[in-house]
Amino acid sequence: MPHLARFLTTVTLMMLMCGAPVALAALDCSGAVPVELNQTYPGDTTGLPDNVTLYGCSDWVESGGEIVHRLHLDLPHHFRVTLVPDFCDLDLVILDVCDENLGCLLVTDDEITTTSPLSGDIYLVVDGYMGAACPFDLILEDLGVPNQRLSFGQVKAIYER
Ligand SMILES: [Ca+2]
Ligand SMILES: [Ca+2]
Repeated sequence: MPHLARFLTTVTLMMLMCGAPVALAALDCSGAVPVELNQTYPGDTTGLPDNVTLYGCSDWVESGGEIVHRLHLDLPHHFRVTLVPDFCDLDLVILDVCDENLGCLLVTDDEITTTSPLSGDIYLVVDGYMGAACPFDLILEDLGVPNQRLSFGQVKAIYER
């Protein structure tokens, strides 16, 4: 049986390696701008490369260059992100994985407000609709942590301060 088990494991590994073709994401997060809530970040997509034109959760043609921002939240938060472009049609994309197909949560004209709290790494991409490119401000607002039941230990810690 150990031989059979080892054989089956090897076959499974080979199937995993050779079976499904791995689609590579075109979105480049290597130079992502680190951002935090309750801050405003100015940027400019003028002259930047267009790595992603279509996102998996939208049919808008985002053929302008894009800037990726990375927000990291240890705890689940509600938040709002507002994009204020300087006289051109930029759009805002939110993703939970750096992959324009697998990670795409929403593509919007200018604002995203969370409907359920998010944590971990969140990618906010400013992209240009139909080739648009211009300066912008990206505004992040913390809308708080969701109501949660506290454990006995947490309540005790609050009152013992
Ligand atoms: Ca683009
Ligand atoms: Ca727009």
